[in-house]
Amino acid sequence: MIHFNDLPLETRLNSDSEFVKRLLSLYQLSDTQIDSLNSPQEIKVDSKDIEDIGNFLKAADKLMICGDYDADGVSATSIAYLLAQKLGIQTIGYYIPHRFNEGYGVSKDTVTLAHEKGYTDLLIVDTGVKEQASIKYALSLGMNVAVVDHHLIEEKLPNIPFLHPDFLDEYAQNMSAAGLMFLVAEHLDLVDQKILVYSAIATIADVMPLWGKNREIVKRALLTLNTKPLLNIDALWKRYNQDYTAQILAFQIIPKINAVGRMADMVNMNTMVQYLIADDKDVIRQYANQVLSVNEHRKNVGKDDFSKAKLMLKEDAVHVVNDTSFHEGLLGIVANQIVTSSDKPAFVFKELEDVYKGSARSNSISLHALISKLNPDYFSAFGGHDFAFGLSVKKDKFEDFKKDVVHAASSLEPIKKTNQVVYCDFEITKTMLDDLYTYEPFGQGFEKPSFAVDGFEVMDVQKLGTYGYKLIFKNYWLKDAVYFNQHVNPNALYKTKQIIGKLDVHPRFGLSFSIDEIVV
Ligand SMILES: [Mn+2]
Repeated sequence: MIHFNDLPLETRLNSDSEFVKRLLSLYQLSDTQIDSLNSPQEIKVDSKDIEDIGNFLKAADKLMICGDYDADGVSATSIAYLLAQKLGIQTIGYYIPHRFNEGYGVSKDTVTLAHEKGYTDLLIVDTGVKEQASIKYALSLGMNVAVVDHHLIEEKLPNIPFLHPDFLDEYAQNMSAAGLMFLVAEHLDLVDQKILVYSAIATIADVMPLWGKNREIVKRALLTLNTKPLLNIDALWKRYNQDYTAQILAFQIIPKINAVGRMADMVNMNTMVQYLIADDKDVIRQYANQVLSVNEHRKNVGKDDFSKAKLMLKEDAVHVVNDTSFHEGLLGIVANQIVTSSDKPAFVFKELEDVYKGSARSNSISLHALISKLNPDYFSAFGGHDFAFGLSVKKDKFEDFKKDVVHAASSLEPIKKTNQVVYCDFEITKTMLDDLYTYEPFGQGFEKPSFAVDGFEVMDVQKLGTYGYKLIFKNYWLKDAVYFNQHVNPNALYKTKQIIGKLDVHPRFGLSFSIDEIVV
């Protein structure tokens, strides 16, 4: 924890606020980052690859777009569809695979079906770098193929139009697939509100760092969402005059889009593309209501699965739980809930016919490092990064896996959290926060600062449904603070000495403090 007064002034920043200048010194920003905060710019990215995809679309006759079932995948698919429409392509189809039955990628069956239906051009988005077989097959059928993807390149693709951020300049690094489609839209001069907003949603959903072109896209998208209605997104949350922020997209919009893909047993993710491209207000409202109810259902099923999982937790360094009744689309969400409530990495599996399908989450040790310590023969599939992993463990190796993973975890050091806490022994005002939040968007790579404050007396503790608790303070500059943690003893909360968390300004309710950690 750093004392506010010990922070140097970030003199490169054009701000009149000492509060902001000291706080942002915390991030040790590069000159380029400071420039993008001082004077945000719109910079068009040019490259031969972007041009190639533009030309592919312009030349397409009967276009089939193949995407993925997460928020980036449906956003990229929707943007491609909107562009094709604007270019006057007469026949446009799209296909999002079924999360459970088909899984990630483009199958040969999908290619066959598209070809049989007379599609001549195949655009693959948010997948493709691992689809050499399907691509070669489509080419052998005489189809034209192009790929827009941002996943790790393992093998060279055949010589086809191919857009990937690794081959773009510094400003366009780490972009989502929908972000790349935005570059194509910009190249074709066909950007509209939907295209801008969907690429921002995908950028946040895929946790891309909010610098460079990503920052520009998200900033521009928030501005348009806050000044002009977009029913396809507005219909998904109750605004109460609140402005859209990167956090609102992350917590209010994206989980609802993803819920449709997760609940693949009750709703087809292709309908989400249909929704995102729709213009008819009645159609949008009707479908939005269905999305909201799927999301409620998703929450209930997730709650049940989490309650079941909680009963299976042991004292090990890593939690490994498995049950045939877990919902296949919610394994990651349940793993995340276990991590939040226990502060230990969690693996959640569902036993399927041929494998144990699992999802892992961590907030301490690297799952990537953990998995690489294990015998690769345990897995029939795995992929992910430090804090989120998806994996399938072979049936006859599961018991060995469980033993090994617990053992391997105990020898790993936690990754240092980069988000430092700033201790403030003064009143933080609305003006200070307004000044700070002119530097939105905050998010991946530029997280909101965490504040530690104290010197209050807890007058009352109120229960917030099943979500957590609200602490009410006596004669303090903060009226109250919310703690979204239901696994604490409310009586102990009266003894709270210090709270650590994020501060926001709500247009109706004023300052709001969301607690991450309490000190008693
Ligand atoms: Mn993606």
